Amino acid sequence: MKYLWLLLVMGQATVAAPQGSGASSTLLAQSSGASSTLQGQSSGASSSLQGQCGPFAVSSPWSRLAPPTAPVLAGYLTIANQGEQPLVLRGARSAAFERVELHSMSMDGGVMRMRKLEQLSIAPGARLKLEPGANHLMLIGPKRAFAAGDTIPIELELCAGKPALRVELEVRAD
Ligand SMILES: [Cu+2]
Repeated sequence: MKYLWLLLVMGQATVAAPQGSGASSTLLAQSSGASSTLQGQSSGASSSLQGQCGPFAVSSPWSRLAPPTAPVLAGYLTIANQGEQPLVLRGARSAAFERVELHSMSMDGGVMRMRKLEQLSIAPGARLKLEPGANHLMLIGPKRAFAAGDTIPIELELCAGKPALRVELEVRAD
């Protein structure tokens, strides 16, 4: 039953995918502003992350509104690697969920399949997009229900040996 629900969630997600090209131009426009939305971490974080990790910018963090009883939600965001070293997203967690996994999604003979990923690498100058119909954060076992306009706190493991990066996903109905 759980799996069926996952497919439904992902099915809805795919419908929204055609925004693709439009979305990337939005992200370009947002990238500089986006770092400032990472409360208190923008310039300070970038400078302290030099060397091993960074600089980078996280933009458009959101989650699709789901029924209150949904066993999983999906989280989306974009990470732009603005540095000269590869950046690796090693995992994520949230105080509001039992666990968070990195997932890929692909079509296999007309069936959508999700697969757990151990990590995702972002080449220098590249952008990792977690978006509907593609790689995403799987938010498993919500500890409360979320309404449109709520935010979901997430911590991303982006830099080995550094504190996790805090991001808030905005819950949206679209
Ligand atoms: Cu998933």
